Amino acid sequence: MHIFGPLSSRWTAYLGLLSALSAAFAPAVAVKEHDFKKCHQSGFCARNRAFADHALASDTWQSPYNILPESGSFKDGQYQAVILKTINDGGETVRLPITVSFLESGTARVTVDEEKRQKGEIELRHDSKARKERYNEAEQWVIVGGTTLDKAAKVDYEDKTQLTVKYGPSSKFEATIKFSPFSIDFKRDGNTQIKLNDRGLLNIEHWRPKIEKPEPEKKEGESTEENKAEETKVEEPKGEDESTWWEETFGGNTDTKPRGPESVALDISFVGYEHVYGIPSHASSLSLKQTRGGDGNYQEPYRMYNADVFEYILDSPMTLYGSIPFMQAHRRDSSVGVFWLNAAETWVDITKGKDSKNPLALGAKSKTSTHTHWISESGLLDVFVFLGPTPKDLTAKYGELTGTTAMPQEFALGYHQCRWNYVSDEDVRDVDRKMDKFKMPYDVIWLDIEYTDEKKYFTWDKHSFTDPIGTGKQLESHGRKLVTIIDPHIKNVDNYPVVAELKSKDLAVKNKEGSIFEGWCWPGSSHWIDAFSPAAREWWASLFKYDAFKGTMENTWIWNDMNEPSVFNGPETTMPKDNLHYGNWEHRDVHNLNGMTFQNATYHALVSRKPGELRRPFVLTRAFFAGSQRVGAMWTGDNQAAWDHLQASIPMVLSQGIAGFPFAGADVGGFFGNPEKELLTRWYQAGAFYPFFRGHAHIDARRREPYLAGEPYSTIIAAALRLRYSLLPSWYTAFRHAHLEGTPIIKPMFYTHPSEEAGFAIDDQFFVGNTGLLAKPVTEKEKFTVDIWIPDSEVYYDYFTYDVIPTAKGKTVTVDAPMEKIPLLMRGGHIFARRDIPRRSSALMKWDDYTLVVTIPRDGKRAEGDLYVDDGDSYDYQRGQYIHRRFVFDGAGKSLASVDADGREPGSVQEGEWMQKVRSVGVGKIVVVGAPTAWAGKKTVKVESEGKVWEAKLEFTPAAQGRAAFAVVKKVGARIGADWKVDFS
Ligand code: NBV
Repeated sequence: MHIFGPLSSRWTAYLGLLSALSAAFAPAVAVKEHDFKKCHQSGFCARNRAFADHALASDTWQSPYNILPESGSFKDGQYQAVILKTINDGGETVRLPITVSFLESGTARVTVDEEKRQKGEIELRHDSKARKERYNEAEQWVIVGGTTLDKAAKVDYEDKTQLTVKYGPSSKFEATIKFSPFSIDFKRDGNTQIKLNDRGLLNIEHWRPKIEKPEPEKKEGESTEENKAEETKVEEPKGEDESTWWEETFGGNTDTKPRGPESVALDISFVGYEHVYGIPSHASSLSLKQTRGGDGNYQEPYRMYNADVFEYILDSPMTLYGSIPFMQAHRRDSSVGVFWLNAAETWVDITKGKDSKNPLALGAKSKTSTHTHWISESGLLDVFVFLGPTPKDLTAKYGELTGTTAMPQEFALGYHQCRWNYVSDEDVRDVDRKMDKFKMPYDVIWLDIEYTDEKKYFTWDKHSFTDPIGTGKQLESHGRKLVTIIDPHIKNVDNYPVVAELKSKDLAVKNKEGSIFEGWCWPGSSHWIDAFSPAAREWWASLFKYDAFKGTMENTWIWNDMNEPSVFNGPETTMPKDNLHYGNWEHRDVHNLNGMTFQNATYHALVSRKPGELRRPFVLTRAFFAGSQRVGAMWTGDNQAAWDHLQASIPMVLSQGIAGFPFAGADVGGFFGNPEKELLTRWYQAGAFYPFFRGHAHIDARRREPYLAGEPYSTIIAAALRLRYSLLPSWYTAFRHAHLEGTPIIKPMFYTHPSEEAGFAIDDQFFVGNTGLLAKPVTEKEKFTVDIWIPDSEVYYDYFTYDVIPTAKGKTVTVDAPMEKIPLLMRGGHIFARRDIPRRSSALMKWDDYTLVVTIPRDGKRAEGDLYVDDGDSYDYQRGQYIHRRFVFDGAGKSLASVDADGREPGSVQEGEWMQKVRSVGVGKIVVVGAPTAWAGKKTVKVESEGKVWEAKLEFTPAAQGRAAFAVVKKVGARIGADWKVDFS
C-alpha cells in the first residue's frame, strides 16, 4: 500500500474502510453531514435566503430590477431588452441584457446576462486566469434541439409598462413581461400558470471591485455601527452580508473567488399547483417537500452540487451524485414546468401556500400554489418555461431540448452482476458458470477498480487477470458481456504512459494558478482528465482502441464512477471551485456538467474503438446532468443493505424518469452492508422493475451472488430474473418510446393518471411503459401483502394467477405478496409481448418466438399495445431495420390484428441481414386474459397473414373462483414482422 500525504478526515475514513477487512461490515455510520454544506455555510445560498427573508417580510419591498422600456424590441419570436438593476440607494444602475425567446415547440426561454462581465470590463483578483464572462457554454453541452424561434409569436399588447406576447400551439400561450419591477407571467388559455419574479427575489449579483475596508474591531457575528454605515454606503440591500463575497472557507479549504459574488437567483411560482416533481437526485419523495421548515418539511433547500456522498442519508434534500434542474408542477389535468440551465452549485427552496390575492383567477379547483426560489452560484440566468398541459408534453418538450434516452443495447436491459470486486479471471468465470448451473439468466458481469494494476486504468492486475480475453470469450460464448470500470482520476506515478501523456499533452484540469491540479483519490496522488477539452476527448478515445486497452474485446463495455468528480482531499470531496477547465472556465461554473463530459468522452471513445464498427455503446455513470440520458445509464450510488434504502430507491428511480433520464437503477441488495436473505430477495423482485437492473456490493460485504442465497431464496430470485427476461421485449419497447418521445420507462401515477389527485403523491407503485403492468414491489420486512391504489375503473388482473382484482377507482386493494410473489397487476385493455422460454442471456433469446398477452378491458371493446424489435446492438434501426408492430384487439369484430405501427407498407424497407434473419421469428402464443365466455366451445381460430389462411388451436379455460376466464391460442404461426389477423368469431 502507498504512503499518502497529509490526510483529510474523509480520506482517513476511506482508508479505514479499506482496511476494515471484517466481512461483517455493519452500515452503522451515516453520511457525515458536516462534510457537506448546509445553505448557511454556502455564502451565496445564505445571502439569497437572507435576501428572500428580507423581501418577503417587508410590505413595501420592491424588486430593484426594471426593464428600460426604450431598450426593448421584439423580432422573429424574440424579445430583447436591458434590465436595469438599481444599486447604491438608487445612485447607480447595472445593465443586464435580457432575451426572451419564444420557441416553435411552445417553450419559452428567458436568458439574463450582465453587460460588464459579458464585455470583460471587470478585474479579477489574485491575478486569476479565469474567464471574465458569466459561463455561457452550458447550452453547448446540454441543448441539442428545439430552439427554433417561433416566428408566429406576436406582440398582442404593448404599452409603456408591459408587453404581452402570444405564442405556442394555436397561440394558446401568453407571456406578459412587466417592466417595473421586472416580472413575467405565463398564461395558458388565459390562466396564469407560472410567474417569474412575482415575489421579487430576482437577484443577480453584479460585478463590483473589492473595496478594502479596515477590519472592524468586533467579535464575529456582531456588527459595529461604523461597519453598518460602511455597508450601507457600498451596497444594497441594507444589511447584506459581505463576509462571503471575496473568499470562503469550508472544511479547511479556501475558495479564492477571483470574480467576487456572482450568484443568480429567481423566484418561480406555480400558480394553483400543489405538487412539484423532479430536480433529481435526492433521497426523497417523488412529490417534493417544502424546504422552509414546518411539520414534515425540510429546513434546507434541495441542493444540486454533484458529490460523492458517502453513505447517504434518506429523506433529505442534500445533494447526491447527479443533478437535473428540471421541475414539473402538477395539478388536476394540468402540468407545467421549468428547466433551469445552470451547471453551478444550485439550491432550490420550495414553499406552498394558499393563494389569497385572487383565488377566482385560479379557477374553482385550485387552492394552493407552489413557490420556488432557485439560487445558483454563478453563470447566466437561463430558464426554460413549459406550459404543458400534460405530464407527457412536459417530458416530450424537455426531451426535444436536451435529447432523449439513447436507444440502449438490448443486453443492457438484462441483469448485471457486479461486486467490488471479482478478484480474478477465474472468479469471473466461476460466477459465470454458477449462474448457469443455477439457471439464473444474466447478461453482464462487472469488474470494479481492483482489476487494474494498482488503480492504473487501462491496465490489468498482472497476477489475477492474466487472461481477460479468455474470460471475455467464455462470456461471449453465451452472448454475455464484461463491463470494466474506468474512473477520471489518473494515477500520478512514474512509468504509467497514460499519466505521462495526460501531462505532456496538457489535457488535465488545472489549479487556480494554471498548473496541473493534483489531488487524492483511489490511486493516491492523481490528476484529472479535463473532458471539457476537445483534445482531451480525442486523446481519451485513443485509449479505448482494442490495441491500446489490451485485454478488451467487442463485448467489453465501460463504467464511469467518481466523476462528480470525487477528490478525497478536496472541499466537499470534490474539486476546488477555483480550479480551471478548458477555456479557463472556473470549476464553479461547470461543476455539475463535469460528470456528463466524462461519460460523453467515454461514449464517443467506444463508438470509435475500431473503424467501421458501429455499435451502441454502454456506459454507466454515477455523476450526471441534463443531457446525460443521451449517453448511457445511471445508478443511485452507494446505498445501504437496509429496507429503508430499498424503499427509497423507487421514488428515486421514478424521479429520474420524469426528469428525462429514465435508464436508472439502484444497487440491488444495497452497496454497504450485508442484506438478510429476505431483503436481498425482495430487492431482486423490485430490481427486476428498475430500468437498469444490477446487483452490486461493497468490497467488505459478504459474497451474495444470487445462487448463494440458498433455498427458497435462490429459486425465488431466479424467478424474478426470469420474469425480467421474459418481459424484455416490453422493456425494450418502453425504451423505444423513451428514445423517441422522452417518456419515462416506469411511470408514476400522476404521469399516467393526471386527473386523479389522490395519486399525485404516490411514489411506491408504477406502470411499466405502456404495457398496463402495474407493479408495487414489497419493500418492508415480513410484509406479505401490499395495498395497491387503483387509479381508474378499468379491470385489473393478477399477472400470475389471472385473478380479477376486486377494485374500484380511487380505492386501495390489498394484494397477497407471499415471499415468492411480486405484486404485479395487468390493467385491462392492453397487449404486451413476452418471450416465455427461459434462457441464459438476452442474446440467446434473440430468435425465440413471442407470446402476446391480451388483457380484455371491462367493457370488452378494445385492447391495444405495441412491440418494438431491432438487432439490439447496431445503429441500423436508424435506417429502418426494425420491426414496430401495433396490436389491436377488437371486441366487436372479434379479432386481433397486427399492423405496422409506423404505417410502413410491407416490402417498403430493404431488408438487411438482421431483418432477413428475424423472418424466422414468429408469434408463438397468444394469451387472452378475461376471454369472453362466448369462446367457451371454441377449439380453433382462423389466422390470416401474407395471403394465407390457416387454423390454430384455441384452449379456453372458464372463469373460476375469482379467476378470469382465459384463452390460449397455440402455435399461431404468423411472422412477428408481418401483418396478420386472428379471427375469434
Ligand atoms: O469503485 C469502488 C466503488 C464502487 O464499487 C461503487 O459502486 C461506487 O459508487 N466506488 C464508488 C468507490 C468508493 C466506494 C466507497
